[in-house]
Amino acid sequence: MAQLSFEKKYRVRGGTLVGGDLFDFWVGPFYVGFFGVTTFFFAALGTILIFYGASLGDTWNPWLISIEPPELEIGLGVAPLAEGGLWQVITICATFAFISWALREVEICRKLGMGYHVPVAFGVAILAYVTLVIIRPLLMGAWGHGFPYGIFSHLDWVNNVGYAYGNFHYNPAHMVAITFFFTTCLALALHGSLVLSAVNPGKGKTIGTPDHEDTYFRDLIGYSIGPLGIHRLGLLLALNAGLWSAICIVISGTIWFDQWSAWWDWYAELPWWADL
Ligand code: 07D
Ligand code: 07D
Repeated sequence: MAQLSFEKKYRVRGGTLVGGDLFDFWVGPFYVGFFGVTTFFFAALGTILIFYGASLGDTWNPWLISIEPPELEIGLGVAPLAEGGLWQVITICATFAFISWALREVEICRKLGMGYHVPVAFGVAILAYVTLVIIRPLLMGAWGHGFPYGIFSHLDWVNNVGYAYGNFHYNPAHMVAITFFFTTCLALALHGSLVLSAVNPGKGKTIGTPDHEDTYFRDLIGYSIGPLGIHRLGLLLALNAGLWSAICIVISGTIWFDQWSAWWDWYAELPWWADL
């Protein structure tokens, strides 16, 4: 079915979670819905506040603009706007904007009768963000543990927090997360190249099918995960990358306070060689 007639057939009322028919319409290609309105509201307010915060600072250099979280002394209190309060309101706006976007994805799934895989996947990214700016600061007792909203300043935060635990590479959950990120990249490179190789065999030749793709990998490594399986694997790898990232940072400063390299002492302390 051509795309335009497909859209006509499926752009029908219903499937909304909130608002009934009120926002159940499209603007150009975009579905609006109640959560489209809330996404727009929170994203716009958050962006305006970032610009307002920038106007209070001393630079308009986009790399250097930074909205800082409150000082640690404020704890979990409400800070004055110019001293971290803006960061607090922007955090609320960003969180509501991301959650609204995910719920808009849910409404589109419901309209089309599809599974909720896309919003679930985005939910993991939201979880990682919320872990950094809400869950971990709450557990550590100060909003000041969140990261600042600036292109370079958030890199400084990652660097400083990393070194606060010695060499962050020794964090075992960080290792697992990185391994999932790298493996996701490997899987996508193999999948993308395999599909393109089948559908671009060269001028004048007949394009390959999923059977060609499967056979290619059976010839190469004796096994093909299959056309559906590769997408299951990809999603599993990618979601684990985000999930283990959230885990690696939430355990730093809440249940683990030392250098991360010291975590590995259990290995040297195993009873069969501890006394050697
Ligand atoms: C390609 C999809 C498109 C999205 C893009 C991001 C903004 C921010 C805001 C000026 C893959 C758009 C950016 C809307 C503008 C202001 C205030 C996604 C794609 C292009 N980071 N980070 C970047 C964010 C954190 C880290 C780039 C966001 C953590 C490192 C961009 C968040 C930690 C490096 C950016 C976030 C961390 C970056 C490219 C939220 C650990 C880089 C991002 C909401 C996760 C890289 C100068 C990208 C860079 C980079 C955005 C959180 C580490 C500015 C929105 C605190 C080490 N981060 N980041 O392509 O070049 O993502 O930085 O959590 O090296 Mg970051
Ligand atoms: C948080 C982004 C969420 C985004 C959302 C959407 C918009 C809209 C609109 C474009 C999680 C935003 C959307 C704004 C845009 C338009 C129109 C994603 C998030 C909701 N590290 N490290 C990680 C590596 C070192 C440290 C994660 C590698 C050093 C700290 C990942 C290396 C030290 C933290 C990772 C390396 C250190 C991390 C990041 C190598 C520093 C974290 C990915 C090769 C000296 C962070 C949850 C992530 C984390 C994190 C990888 C090195 C410190 C596993 C490969 C040794 C403090 N590092 N790291 O989380 O876990 O994405 O955050 O050296 O906090 Mg690390």
